[in-house]
Amino acid sequence: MATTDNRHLKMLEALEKKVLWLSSWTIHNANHIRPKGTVKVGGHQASSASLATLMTALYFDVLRPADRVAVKPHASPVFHAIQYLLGNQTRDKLENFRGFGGAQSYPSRTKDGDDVDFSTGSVGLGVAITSFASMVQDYVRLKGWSKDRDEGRMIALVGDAELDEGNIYEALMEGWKHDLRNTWWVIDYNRQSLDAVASKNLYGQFDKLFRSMGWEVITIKYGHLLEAAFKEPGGEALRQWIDDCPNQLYSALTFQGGAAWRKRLLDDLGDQGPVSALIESRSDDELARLMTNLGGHDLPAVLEAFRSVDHDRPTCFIAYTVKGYGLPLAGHKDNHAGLMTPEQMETFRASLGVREGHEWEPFEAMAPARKDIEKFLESVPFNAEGRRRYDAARVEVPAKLATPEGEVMSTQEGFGKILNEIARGKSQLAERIVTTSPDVTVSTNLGPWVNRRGLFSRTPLADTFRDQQVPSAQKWMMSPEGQHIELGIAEMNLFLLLGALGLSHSLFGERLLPIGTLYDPFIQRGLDALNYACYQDARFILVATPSGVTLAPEGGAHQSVSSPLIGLAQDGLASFEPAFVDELSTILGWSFDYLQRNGEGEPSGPWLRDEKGGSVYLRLSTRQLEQPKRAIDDDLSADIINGAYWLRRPGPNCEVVIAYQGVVAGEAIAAAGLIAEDRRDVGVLAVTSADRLSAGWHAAERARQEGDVSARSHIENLLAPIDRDAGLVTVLDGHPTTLSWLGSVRGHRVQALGVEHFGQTGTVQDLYGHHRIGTEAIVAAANAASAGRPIRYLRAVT
Ligand SMILES: Cc1ncc(C[n+]2csc(CCOP(=O)(O)OP(=O)(O)O)c2C)c(N)n1
Ligand SMILES: [Mg+2]
Repeated sequence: MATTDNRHLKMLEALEKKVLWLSSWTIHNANHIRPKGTVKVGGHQASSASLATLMTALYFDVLRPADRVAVKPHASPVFHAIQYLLGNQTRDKLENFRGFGGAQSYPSRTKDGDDVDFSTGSVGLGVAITSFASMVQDYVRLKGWSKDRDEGRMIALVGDAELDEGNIYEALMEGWKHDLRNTWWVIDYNRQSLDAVASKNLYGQFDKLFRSMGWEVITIKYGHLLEAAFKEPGGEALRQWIDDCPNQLYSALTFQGGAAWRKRLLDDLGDQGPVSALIESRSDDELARLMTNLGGHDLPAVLEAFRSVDHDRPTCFIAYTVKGYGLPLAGHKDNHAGLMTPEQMETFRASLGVREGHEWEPFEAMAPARKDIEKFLESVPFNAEGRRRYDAARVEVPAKLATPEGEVMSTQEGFGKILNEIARGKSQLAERIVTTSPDVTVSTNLGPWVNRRGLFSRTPLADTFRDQQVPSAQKWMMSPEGQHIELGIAEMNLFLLLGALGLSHSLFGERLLPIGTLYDPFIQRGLDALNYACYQDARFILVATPSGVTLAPEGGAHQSVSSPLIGLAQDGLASFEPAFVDELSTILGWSFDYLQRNGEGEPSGPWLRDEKGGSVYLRLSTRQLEQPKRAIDDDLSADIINGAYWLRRPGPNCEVVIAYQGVVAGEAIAAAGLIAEDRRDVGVLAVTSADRLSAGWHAAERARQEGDVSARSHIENLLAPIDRDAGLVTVLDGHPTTLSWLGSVRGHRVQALGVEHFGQTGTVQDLYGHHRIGTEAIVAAANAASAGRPIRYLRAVT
């Protein structure tokens, strides 16, 4: 090896030690020094140490600014230590690790300031999003955008037990279909999970699996000490012994150290000539060092493996490691949440030569000269361009989207028509929309959009049906210009792709306006990935249709019940359930702008965090409703966005208000008509977003508690004129709790109608009757909610 290479290696080795020290010290400080009394905040010393070598090699040598990395959640302390050395993380944040406002337990794009590319935490998701991010990078570049920027590799640092998560295999399949490139998964193969040491050796399975999906597999098994020992007389026997050694025994011996290694090796190999000499020629310490010299802890082996890649095919590195390497916790099966004792830390500190009181100093006890280290750190390629977050110019959005014509229409049909209209034009909006769906493109009405805008594929592919002149309503032309990404049936993949598309402005500097469609009940299938996308502040529109028991003949397996509550509770996602298509066009128009907001500028509404923007969830239906003939003026438009408006304004003597959300509008209106025969001034409140109504209400409550006595939310204003004695009937095709809280706003008595049990097959009327969300049930509920004698009406309920 040339001298410069040697110097480089020595520098990396010194940094590797420093990283291990700083990450261990960060956790130790948080648990033993910072807390008052005996409060422990935890941390994962062993899991972090496992990746210290691989991450040192990547961040200080291999990575380039265009690369994007998902770091295994428990390696967060190593990540923060590296960023600290690179000048991107503060000592303050490290000292406050796992504290309020401190460096995060698991790397977080939104909460950490040190340039986290992908948040991680829920294992499996960070891994898979890298492959979708790579697809997004291709999408953006093949559109001719972002050409002046380098192409990056999307890299995941993966725990081996993380590979038990099924979503990883869904992503692998999808990657294969989409001709995935520029993706590296580096597996920290320490053969330990949280609970235990793996009893089976999975290496062969991983190897086969990745190769079958078109990945290159590079195994980093032995370090240079072991490789040299294998060449000695008896070396082959030692190699065989290691290859045959069960994971648990290997871990146990690693934990016990040199004497235990010697005893076991001599027991097994002692009378076999040269190999005994090989063992005997080493001291206990040397033997322990030799036997744990796995590839993932050997910088030359790791660097060679990374540098050997000269293509853009997806590549999986299986790096053999020891969980807790370099620490006294190494190899112990219970080390996952193990913390070093103060005594162990003291020994570790002394062994490195770090002086007491100098623990945080970046250059303390490092072998190379300080000026050389500084010079080296300044020249680290990864850090050459500073912070690697981009922003993108705003995509122009028309002030209003036209509402499609039609007297009778469903919101799902309306959605298809609105997108079709956008697709016909040449606007910037049309150019930047990208749609995706897990095999329900046609059945969620994205067909017309796809016919006009085509499917995305890295290389052009013919539409064989068209070429064979088989008539079909769907024209599935695939090309790099296409704007629809068709996915297989895996909702996790949908949300991971939406997450990656929705971060394109930040990851690749190009704004996309992603729209994903799926059947509403299957949101639950991908819920963790949806939450993950929102947690990273990805921006997208989720169109969930059809929904509810209104999907009557399809039966209980396809009918969603709890999704409105998901919409209500999911942070980062503004949820709407419009009844009419003019509401939908208003909401969609607003959404394209909302997606692009970044917290700058004037607060756009006092009680919602609207200036920050976010993603949007639209719960739509296939049920056709008679459409209102009206113009949406600015006031009505604002009310629709804020979550509700009076469809039938209550008079001064109002005794009953019917508040409905979504597709039961017709039933609510009919019930109001019947009730009005006997009760005066009935009000009908059209709720377009229970989510935004309740968020506004909670915010106003908080503001008042903090002294802003004039704070008043939209729902409070709407309900202000209603007498306290009046009753409120709430109704939706979904869980009643979505709206029942409306009674708490001003203390009105509530009868909450909705669906609480699984649906079944039948007609819409059968099911509305069965679940008590039809006209008759609304009238009965109004009776129960309002004072006085029973409501009398003349017309029959249909
Ligand atoms: C979805 C999910 N389930 C469970 C956990 C809890 N958990 C955290 S780490 C871990 C085991 C990780 O093992 P591995 O990936 O091999 O990493 P190592 O600790 O060995 O480095 C588990 C079960 C989690 N973070 N996410
Ligand atoms: Mg592991």
